[in-house]
Amino acid sequence: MNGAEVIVSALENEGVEQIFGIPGEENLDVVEALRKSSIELVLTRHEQAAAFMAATHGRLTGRAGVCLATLGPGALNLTTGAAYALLGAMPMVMITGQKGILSRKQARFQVVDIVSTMTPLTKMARQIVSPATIPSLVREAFRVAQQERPGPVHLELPEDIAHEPGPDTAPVPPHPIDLPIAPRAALDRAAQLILGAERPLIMLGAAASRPRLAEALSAFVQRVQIPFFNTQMGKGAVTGGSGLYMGTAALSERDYVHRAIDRADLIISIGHDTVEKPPFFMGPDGPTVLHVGYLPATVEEVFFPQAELIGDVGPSLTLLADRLEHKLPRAQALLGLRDDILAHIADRAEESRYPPTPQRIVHDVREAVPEDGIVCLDNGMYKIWFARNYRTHVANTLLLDNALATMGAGLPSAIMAACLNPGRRVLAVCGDGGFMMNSQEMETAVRLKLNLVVLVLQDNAYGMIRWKQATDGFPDFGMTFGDPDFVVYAQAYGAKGSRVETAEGIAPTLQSAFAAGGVHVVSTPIDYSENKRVLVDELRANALTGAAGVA
Ligand SMILES: Cc1ncc(C[n+]2csc(CCOP(=O)(O)OP(=O)(O)O)c2C)c(N)n1
Ligand SMILES: [Mg+2]
Repeated sequence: MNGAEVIVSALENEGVEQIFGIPGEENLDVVEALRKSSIELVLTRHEQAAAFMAATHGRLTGRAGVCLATLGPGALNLTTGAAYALLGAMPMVMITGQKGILSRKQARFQVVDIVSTMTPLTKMARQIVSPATIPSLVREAFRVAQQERPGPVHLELPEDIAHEPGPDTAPVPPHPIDLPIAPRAALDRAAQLILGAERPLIMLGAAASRPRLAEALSAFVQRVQIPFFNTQMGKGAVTGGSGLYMGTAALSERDYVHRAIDRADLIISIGHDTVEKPPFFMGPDGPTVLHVGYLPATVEEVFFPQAELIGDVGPSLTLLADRLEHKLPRAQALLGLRDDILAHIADRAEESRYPPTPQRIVHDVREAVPEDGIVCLDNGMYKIWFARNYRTHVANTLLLDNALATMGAGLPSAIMAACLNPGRRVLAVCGDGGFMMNSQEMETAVRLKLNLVVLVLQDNAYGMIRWKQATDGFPDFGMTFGDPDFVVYAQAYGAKGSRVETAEGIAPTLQSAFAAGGVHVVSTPIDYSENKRVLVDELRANALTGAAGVA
């Protein structure tokens, strides 16, 4: 076996079924080994998209997704995806080529120090220097990528090591690992804190969305009956439990959900990761925060929990619920605020104005997407609206990135979600800016024969920055652009395209796009004047009245 065959058999050993990427000549031995393997090589049209797809595989399954690129330019195109997986805690293994390291027949042509480039963007970055070390390195790469806190790992396989015959070493078999559960003393202490709380509130953060946690977390919320809110990336962590949902902290303060947050005396923060924009600011007079996590909380200026429950979150929460169930007469002290908060959020969601408002679009997307359908957002102004207004009922059904918050990941992440869930409806929601950053992957989606709808929101602008520019008092300058005709653009890829012509047309257009199957782009204009009316003026007024109402 040569180095390439050893690495491919080690990947098979890890259960890898697909590898996403773009090979270069330095990867040709790997490509040949893949041809003879059980693994499918999925070509993308840009390495960045391959990394977004592999990271999303890790995010949705807990098993590292794998991407492949050549040396230099190809590897450099993976860097944004590496940062996306690192900040977003998504397990991923990146494999890149390199010129030979035993001799230098091409001098320094295309040679960039990728291991150094990847070091600050990964949990581990290594060059492979001999076929004999590959089985253990690959096992180590998957272990590191998948263990808490998950993230990306980089392996560089130089072309001569890939080509070199090595000993027929067997892969290292993975084994199940059970993480330690929070110790009894810590569980008792956490239970005491919660039993003594007057107005408890649960917050679900990014790590609450780990796929293996969904069941235990949902059961915990149901058993203790304490109302919850979530961060943007904690959205959709709980299946069911909608009767206890108080809202999403898409902004750090002043939003309606902060009426509950500001009144809580204890926040049970499950899986908060401070890579996210703060869901609220801790201060000297704020509530007590109990951090429940796989790892201790990171201490920040705005987040410094006073108590912690550390250990495998699912089983630890089960033991915590055993101590709390039926013993919390004040569990729902804050629930009375719920109707008012949600009514404000739902305000004007059915307006017929055209171009439609963000609220109307979110409302109608919810109508067209079944409870288990998956919505994948790119980054733009609408992310705040979806985070605030979109209701989730099933875990991991709204994928958004509030960590690197990069544009361009919406379509690739939806492609991955569609690959993994062929029986479910998958919708990418992108701005006209973010969509164009990786729209070439329409070809990949069509080639893979996916069922996928892409909703493109047109304001002919980098709307979010334009909004920030206006709210910061700058003149309107430099943020607008022209768009292609998205219907014709979709057709050029062999996909289908439709345009929303009235506010009433949003839901039916999406419905028929889903019903038609295949890849379908739906474009709609969007009226962003609501950004200022609601997110600035209305919330400023709410902050005043809300503050006045605090006892
Ligand atoms: C790769 C990248 N470049 C720039 C930014 C900064 N940025 C954040 S949102 C945004 C505008 C997004 O425009 P669009 O996709 O059209 O969405 P809109 O806000 O207009 O709805 C920009 C430029 C970013 N987050 N990521
Ligand atoms: Mg835009």
